Amino acid sequence: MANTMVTDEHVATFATDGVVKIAGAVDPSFIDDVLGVADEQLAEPGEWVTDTNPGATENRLFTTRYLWPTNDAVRRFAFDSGVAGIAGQLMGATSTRLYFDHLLIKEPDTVNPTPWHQDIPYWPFLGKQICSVWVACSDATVDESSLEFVRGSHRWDAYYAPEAFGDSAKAWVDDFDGERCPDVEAARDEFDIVGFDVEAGDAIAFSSWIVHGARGNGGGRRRVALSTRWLGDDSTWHPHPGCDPTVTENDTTAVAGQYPADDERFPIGWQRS
Ligand SMILES: O=C(O)CCC(=O)C(=O)O
Repeated sequence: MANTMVTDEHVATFATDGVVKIAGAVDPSFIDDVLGVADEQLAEPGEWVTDTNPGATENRLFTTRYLWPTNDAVRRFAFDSGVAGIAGQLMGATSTRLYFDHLLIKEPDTVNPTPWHQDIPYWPFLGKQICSVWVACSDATVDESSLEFVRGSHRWDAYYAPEAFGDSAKAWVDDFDGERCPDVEAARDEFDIVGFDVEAGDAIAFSSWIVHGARGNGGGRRRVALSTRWLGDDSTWHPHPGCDPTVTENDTTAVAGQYPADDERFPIGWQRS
C-alpha cells in the first residue's frame, strides 16, 4: 500500500539531498510503545547494547538493536507503522526488507556527540537503495541531539571506515581497513550541513551513504529515537571485516554479491502494489 505521507517533493528531496524529514509520519500509539521499550531496555538491556555510561541518568548514549525478532512492540513498529513503505517509496523500490531496528537513547547533558559517519560501511550490504527511517520518539532540537547531515554526501562515491559509538563497539570497527570520514565538526563551514528539529512521530529518512551525526544532548530531556534500516531492490549481501557482527554469514541464507532473499532474517516490510 502507498504511504500517503510521502509526497513527490519528499521523493525528489531524498534523491537530491540524501535525506528528508516527514513530519508526523508515525502515529502516537507506536511512539508510546517505543518509549515503554526504552524504559525496559535501560532496566534490562538486550544482547546488542552499546552504553557509554551504564546506570547514569545523564551524560549517556545507550543504543540497542535487533529487538524485532523477540520484541512485539518493535516488530509492530517495523511492520505496521508505515516506516517500511516510507523507505520503499523514497528509494523508488518495489519492495523493502528489514535489515534491523536500532533504538538510540541520549540522556540529558550528554557531552559526547554521535560522530560524523556513513552507515553503509558498518553493514554487510552494498547497494544504493539502502536507507534508514529514524523516528523521533521525543521532541528534540538539533542542540538536543536531533540529527545533522552533509547534504548530498550520499553522492560522493565514498566508503569511509566506521567510527566507534562507544568502547564496546570499538573492537569490530577497528578491523576495517579504509579512509576515515572527514572531520566535519572541525570544518563545519566547508560543508553544506542540514539539521532537523523534530517532534515525537516525525521521521527523518536518509540514505545509508550520507554523512551524518548528532551533537551531544545539551537539553534537560531524554532523546529517544527508533531507527529502522531498509533494503531495496539493488541491495546485495556483502560481509566484510569490521562490519556489524549481529548478522554474520552463519546466520543467513544470503549469498555474497546477491540480493538477500532471506525471508526469515530480512523479512519483507513493504511491497509496491
Ligand atoms: O541517533 C543518533 O544519535 C545517531 C543515529 C544514527 O547515526 C543512525 O540512525 O544512523
